[in-house]
Amino acid sequence: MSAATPLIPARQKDVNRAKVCDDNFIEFVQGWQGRPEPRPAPHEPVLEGSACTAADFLDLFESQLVSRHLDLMARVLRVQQKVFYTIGSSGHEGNAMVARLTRHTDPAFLHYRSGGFMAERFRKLPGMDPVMDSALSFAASSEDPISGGRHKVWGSKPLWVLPQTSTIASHLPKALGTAIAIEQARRIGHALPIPDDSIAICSFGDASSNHATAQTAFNTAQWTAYQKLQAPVLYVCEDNGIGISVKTPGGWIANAFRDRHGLDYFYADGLDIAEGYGQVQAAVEHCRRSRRPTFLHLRTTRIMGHAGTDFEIEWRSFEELMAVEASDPLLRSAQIALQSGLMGKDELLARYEAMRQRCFAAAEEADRKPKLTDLAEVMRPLAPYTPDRVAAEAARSDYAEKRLAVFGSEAKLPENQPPRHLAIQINQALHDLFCKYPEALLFGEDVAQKGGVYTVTKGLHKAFKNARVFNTLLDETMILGLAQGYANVGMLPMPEIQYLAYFHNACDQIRGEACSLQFFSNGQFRNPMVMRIASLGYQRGFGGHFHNDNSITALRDIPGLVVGCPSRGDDAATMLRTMMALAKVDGRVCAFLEPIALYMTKDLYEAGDGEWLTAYPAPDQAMVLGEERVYFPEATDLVIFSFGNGLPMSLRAAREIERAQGWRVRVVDLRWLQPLNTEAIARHAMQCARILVVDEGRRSAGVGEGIITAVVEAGQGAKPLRRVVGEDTYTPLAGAAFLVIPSEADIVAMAADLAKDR
Ligand SMILES: Cc1ncc(C[n+]2csc(CCOP(=O)(O)OP(=O)(O)O)c2C)c(N)n1
Ligand SMILES: [Mg+2]
Repeated sequence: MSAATPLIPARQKDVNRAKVCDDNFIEFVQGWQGRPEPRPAPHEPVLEGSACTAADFLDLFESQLVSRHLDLMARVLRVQQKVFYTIGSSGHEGNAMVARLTRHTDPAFLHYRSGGFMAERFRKLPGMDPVMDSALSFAASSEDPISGGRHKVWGSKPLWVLPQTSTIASHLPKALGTAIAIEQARRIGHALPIPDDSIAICSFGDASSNHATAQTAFNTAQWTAYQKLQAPVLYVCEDNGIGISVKTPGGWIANAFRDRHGLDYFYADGLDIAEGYGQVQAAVEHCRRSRRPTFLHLRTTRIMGHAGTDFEIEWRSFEELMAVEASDPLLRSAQIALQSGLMGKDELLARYEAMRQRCFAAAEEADRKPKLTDLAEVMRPLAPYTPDRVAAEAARSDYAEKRLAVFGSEAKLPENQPPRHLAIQINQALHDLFCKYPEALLFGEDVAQKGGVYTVTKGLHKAFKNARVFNTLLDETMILGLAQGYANVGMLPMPEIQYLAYFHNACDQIRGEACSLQFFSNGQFRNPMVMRIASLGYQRGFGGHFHNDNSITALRDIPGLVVGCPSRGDDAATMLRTMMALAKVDGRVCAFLEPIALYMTKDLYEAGDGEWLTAYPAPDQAMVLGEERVYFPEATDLVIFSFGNGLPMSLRAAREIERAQGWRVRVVDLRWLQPLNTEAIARHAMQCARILVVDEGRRSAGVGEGIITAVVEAGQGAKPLRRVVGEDTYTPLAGAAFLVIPSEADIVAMAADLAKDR
């Protein structure tokens, strides 16, 4: 059934299309000439042949009105500075059907045009008010129940709607991850916080479906289904035929998705509840029953422009605009209400106006509510840290029996073994953490049977089996999307990124998504994880840039992310324990950078000295977030701040410097690169006469800049001060690699330069 044709009044060239749509609705109802059919009973089809009952329809229509009047209200109150967001849901209100046909415990990752969905989902729990909650979000009030005034987002903790960012398509991987996690929980014996037959719902626009991040999620969904693994995700493509001002070619979505193996395609008319309800129902039931990735192509339209700032009359013809406005699903719903005899014209208009009043009243009330006025309050949920609980959790070692079973015997426990190198100690620590956390999962490229390209994860797959240690497909975006999905249902994911260079193409999954969840949900949702990344240079010229990447900057400026980089095996073990505790206790997202070149390093000063081997720390030992390791703390002539590969180089250079300059040299391994321990940097800088920073990362925006800033801000900038840093370039292959990264000789030479300062 097609939507009704609205009246086309003389005001057709009105600049204010929101008002035009509003007037269209009223005039359509007033001008309706049809004859009502006998009023259906609540359980009867709203119109003959419809899967939607009269009772369904009445609720859905009300949800549509909630959504529409929130949009109209936002357009009016924006100019009064009472509302700060005008991207609306008008034309998409049919998505309320998806909410009605799913459960409030089905995790939902929503498109920004989900006003109808939200209003309908609010019905699922008693005592909730979609209008007031939304109004508080529109007004950016600190009482906004989902984000606490940090963003206008669709979200609700009790309704399992996780708030999404404005980055289109970025939520598709984690929605799939959540669906996979729902199924995997059973295999690892993890108790889900939602029913076992839940599905993950993820909506997005037609233009967004072309995005690489969307395509990787579809591909992975298909790959998963192809392997006969279950992934009950319901992808809802809300096809309004346009993305801001760029039209999607007619038929493109159907053409692109109808015949994809492993992604089961359904179509529904989102402009017509009587028609679309049964179609949506078929898709939802298929997804829940078959546990297969399902693609619901939902026809929508976009009226009132992309946002309040989008004056479509400036770039679209009136004829086209009016044709779009004629497809308004609310006109069709009004027609159904009148035709079915469920409402007369007066009652319908009275409901319409009553909803307008309710939305305006809520918005005015929301405007009087408090806003965020305090920086500490803005940042409170971003990076929670409860040191005592984290320390207790990191040192918790109540899993002795499991350890014995995994390592074989008391004698074989790693702490009873001779000192070993970094790769081995990381490996042992991972085994321990897998004993400690039955909900921990490790996954990435080549991590399972092979144990990773550097065999750091060797043996884990054998010990903990497929359900907990597994290879993913070759896609970093999806690896990190999966991690968020597992975390969303309470697991502790440890995704591995094979090389730092390959983190960058998936960076948004951490920058835009994982690290923002606690912030935009006011701490109500969390996706804890410890991401391990093989990192940094010094691989004797082998591998070139992409295996020697040293851009730590890309990680360090991600709000809330914890970044650590151990330089020796014992530190790696205790840092990993602390990161897992940070994830478990405070929901933190952590990046653990493993210096590839130090994986196998055994010696420090001379071949065979074994000085870079370390004893394995017993499981009750951990590290405090930010805590530095100090070599030669009594030395005060020079302090060298470093980390990673810079550490053993600095220790060797320190001997040379002592010889050449006669200085006693203190070497500080910062270990934690974000947040930087500025207090420790200040303390050592104050205690020492000269300061040298050895930073293998890049000159611009690298860790070194942060260290120098901390020194200067501590009032120590007048002391002799230098940096030895990597250059702002890609790392070349072979011997040329050593031209761009710091060397021991550079450190010694820079110390000589320092000696020139008085
Ligand atoms: C990654 C990314 N690129 C660009 C944008 C800017 N942007 C916001 S919405 C949009 C169009 C989206 O169109 P569609 O997916 O069809 O959704 P619709 O707005 O039509 O519902 C664009 C380009 C963005 N938010 N995210
Ligand atoms: Mg669109």
